Amino acid sequence: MEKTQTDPARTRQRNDRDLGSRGEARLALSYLTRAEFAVHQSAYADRILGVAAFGATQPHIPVAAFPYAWIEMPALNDETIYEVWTGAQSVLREDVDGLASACNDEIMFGCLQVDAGGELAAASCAAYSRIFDFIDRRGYSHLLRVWNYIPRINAEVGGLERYVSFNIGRHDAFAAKQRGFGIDTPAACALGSRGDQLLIYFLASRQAGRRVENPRQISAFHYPPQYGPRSPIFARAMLLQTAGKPLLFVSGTASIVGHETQHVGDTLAQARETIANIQAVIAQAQCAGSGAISAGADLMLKVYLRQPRDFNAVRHCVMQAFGPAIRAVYLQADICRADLLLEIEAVYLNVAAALH
Ligand code: 3EB
Repeated sequence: MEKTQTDPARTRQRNDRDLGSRGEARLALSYLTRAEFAVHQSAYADRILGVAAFGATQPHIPVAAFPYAWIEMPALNDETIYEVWTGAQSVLREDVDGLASACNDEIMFGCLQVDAGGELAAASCAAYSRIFDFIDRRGYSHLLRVWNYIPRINAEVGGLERYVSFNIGRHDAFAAKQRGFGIDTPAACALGSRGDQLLIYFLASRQAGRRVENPRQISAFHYPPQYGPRSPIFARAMLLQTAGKPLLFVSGTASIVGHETQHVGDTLAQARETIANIQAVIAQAQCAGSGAISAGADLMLKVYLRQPRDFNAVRHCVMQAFGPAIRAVYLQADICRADLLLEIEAVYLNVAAALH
């Protein structure tokens, strides 16, 4: 069944090249338009770890062997946004029963889709169990960052919101492997998508990352039971020390202080609270005391808005906080709590990490 598409010996012979501007030595993230993606694809074909395309209509599927997912989710500042993860070396690709993956010496990107029309707890448990088996067998056993896209995330089925059912299945899969609950807990996000497939993509690594929590928020795996019988399993951020510069994956972040939603009904106040949370998480990962982030060039944001009409106001707020040059993409998505109007995730490159 398992088929390798690239010969590892040949892969290793290739020399690393500098990725250029936004490059980080081992892993680079780009948010690209379709035209930019076409250029990137021809320049870095054998180094692309994975691509997630966000748009309301199915984009042109590139002729490529890399793991590729279309997330049915309207993009607000372009027709389609291509989120591209590129490594410094040629990658080794593998596709096993719909779990597509690519890896280099350090990092694995993977994605899979499972039917989510029926029992979502069972679907999420099965999906996570497959991911754990897959990364463990290949030695990339540390889950760093997971993106969860869930159809009808706020819909109620049998008295349970589907996000709550998703959490039950995810929790069960982590528990079965003695993972999570603060140990080896990945950064994550969970958003509503259209269509009917649960879509998960992830980054995993050979070396453990370092978990970072937010002093303004209760850790999600300690949320009280009012949010569901099983807590969400994710860390507020995950720091990866690579041979190059460090990378901080900041989880989807919302207007939550402690465990409670703040500013119900007020998008701009939620945006400000969310930004304060992101800054607190980054400060936590940095040298004690260096809380302010002005280096917009090192921060990349993905902003999810429940209501498209909030786009301009939130964009203005984000530019005020991080500077007009901030790189941010905007998507329209349902957020996992019905009272949340937005969520923002971030990747912070070159964070001056001071975690011992
Ligand atoms: C929160 O802080 C908002 O279930 O994986 C953010 C990031 C949220 C990840 C997840 C949920 C998740 O609880 C929601």
